[in-house]
Amino acid sequence: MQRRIRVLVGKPGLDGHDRGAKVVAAALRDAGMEVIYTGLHQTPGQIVEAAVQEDVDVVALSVLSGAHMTLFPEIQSLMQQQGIGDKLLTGGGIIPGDDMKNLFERGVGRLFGPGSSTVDIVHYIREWYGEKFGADALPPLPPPPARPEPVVGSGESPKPSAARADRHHAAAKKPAGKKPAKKSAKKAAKKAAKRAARQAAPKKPAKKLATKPAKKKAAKKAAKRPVPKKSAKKAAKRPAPKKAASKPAKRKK
Ligand code: B12
Repeated sequence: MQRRIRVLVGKPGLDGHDRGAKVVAAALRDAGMEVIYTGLHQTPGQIVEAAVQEDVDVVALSVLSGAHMTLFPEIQSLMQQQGIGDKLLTGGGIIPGDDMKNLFERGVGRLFGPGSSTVDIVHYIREWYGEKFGADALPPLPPPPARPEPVVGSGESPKPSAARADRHHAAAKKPAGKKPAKKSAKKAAKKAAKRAARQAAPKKPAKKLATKPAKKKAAKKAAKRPVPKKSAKKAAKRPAPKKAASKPAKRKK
């Protein structure tokens, strides 16, 4: 008879790294398994107790504290004492390869280190279950969860649209910040034509030369202009400058 695989994800000890445990728990749930997560800071006794109460098939531990060589054997021993030694004990975290090998030789299942694929973890648990209960007992994998399109603006519900997706992909193909090659080639040709036309045309005299004669003309005009009457009368009233002042003073004998 087919039924969902039941997994207890445990976080033993003072280890506060729960990201990996949550990532794995979510992946197992998405693969159709029933997942119970203990939360942080559980003792080995609490974890095994929960496994018995929840009647799980798999006890899966996440250990990043470095205490795996103590925690795995302790939980394994408690499982045997509680009559659930036939269940799968697996897990992952920061566990050196040699320690993984050592624990495996002691009867612990496969362990997964950083960067492990959740697909591999799902596959491993399903494989173990299939071997234990037979391939017929293995429930089919559910389709991967659909990813809704990001919501644009408030109150708008995500709508999957083929046209939108195509536009998105077309935009992704363009190199960021660069314009299409066709347009830039046209622009370059126009610029070159303008430059050639400028070079071919006769050169106009420089602006400076054009302004100089105009200044001279203005000066000549000013010289020819008659002096206004008022200023002429004033000039006549003004006393003439003393000529003697300009002569050198007579030396005293
Ligand atoms: C993020 C991080 C933190 C975060 C944790 C945030 C959180 N809520 O998880 C914070 C900043 C809080 C933190 C604190 C500390 N950290 Co830290 N931290 C890391 C770091 C950089 C990444 C861990 C992570 O989240 N990875 C992403 C997840 C998705 O990957 P993962 O956990 O490895 O899980 C994968 C596998 O391991 C496996 N897996 C894990 N769990 C399970 C469970 C099951 C059932 C299965 C099947 C598989 C599985 O599958 C997962 C998917 O691939 C690692 C370094 C590293 N590169 O791993 C150090 C690291 C784990 N931290 C370390 C240390 C020392 C600490 C501190 C003690 C530092 C300090 N002196 O304060 C504290 C301890 C805090 C505490 N209370 O425990 C050390 C541990 C050394 C050791 N064990 O030998 C590491 C390795 C860094 C290092 N190189 O020294 N840390």
